[in-house]
Amino acid sequence: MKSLFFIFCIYFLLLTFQNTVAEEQTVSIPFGAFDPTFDTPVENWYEPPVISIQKGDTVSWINDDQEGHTVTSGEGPGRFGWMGSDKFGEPDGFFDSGRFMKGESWSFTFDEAGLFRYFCTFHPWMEGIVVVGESIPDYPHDSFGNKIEKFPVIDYTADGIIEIDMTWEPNVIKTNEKVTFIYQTYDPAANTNLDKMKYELILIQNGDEIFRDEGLTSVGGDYRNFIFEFPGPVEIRFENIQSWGISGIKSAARAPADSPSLRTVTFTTMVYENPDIISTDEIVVQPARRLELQYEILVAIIVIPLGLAVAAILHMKYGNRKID
Ligand SMILES: [Cu+2]
Repeated sequence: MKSLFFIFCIYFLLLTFQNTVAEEQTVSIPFGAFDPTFDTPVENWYEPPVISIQKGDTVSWINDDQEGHTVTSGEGPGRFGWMGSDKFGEPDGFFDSGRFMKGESWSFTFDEAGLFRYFCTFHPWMEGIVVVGESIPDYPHDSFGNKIEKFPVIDYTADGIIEIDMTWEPNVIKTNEKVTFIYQTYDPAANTNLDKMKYELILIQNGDEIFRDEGLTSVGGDYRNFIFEFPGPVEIRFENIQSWGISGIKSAARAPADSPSLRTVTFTTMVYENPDIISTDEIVVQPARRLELQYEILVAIIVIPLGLAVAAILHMKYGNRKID
């Protein structure tokens, strides 16, 4: 009995594992889809009407209606477009199920990324969309496709004076999901943290500057949170880097650069379409909260109560004696 249970567990583990590798998604053609006046609660003829998948995934359409339907790629005439005309949509030939009946299903595997519209050739009010995103690797890589073996990624300014150690979390970035860029700055000559390093952080995606913020490191580092709206390669670039240093650091890093281009450090990675979240209202930026601020909060919650406690103890110990 024990071994049977064991085999059962392995079986379920395998099932779970398979689900994470290749997904099969289903779209229902709900009862009543044949009737354009049928008043379904959501007025969807394919349910869900928009499905978001990854490259390589398979979608199965199940006919839960009482009549035959098709799943045909191309531009349908729209829910009201077909009325009063004989326009029945224009198939583009990418996929076509042909007619399949009540209780039957039809599947298609999408090996190309993109947005695919489809409709039913018999009932042109029936329309749906499949959004196919690039398959997401389970490892981080730069925008040239080179795997990032280890975090932090380390790079230097062209003049070799400043080192930036960069990490982002999560390591594989998806749209509509918060990513935190965490960076530490060093003076490689002195082998010390660079405190109070002034810089500008710029995010460039698909050739457009999508974010720019000035910063000043404290405690040798800083961070920014960001939510990407679109997929695509991204540059995380530091410009106009200048360290004022703290007493004790004697380095050329304290001086402004002769040429601003000498003080630029660029990291790159890829942002992927998030198949789990299609859109969110919270699109951009939660920046500029510094480690400094956290440090001050730490002071407020530890040092101040500690001071009060000491004062209270001293008061109890010595303050009462005066009454005696
Ligand atoms: Cu139909």
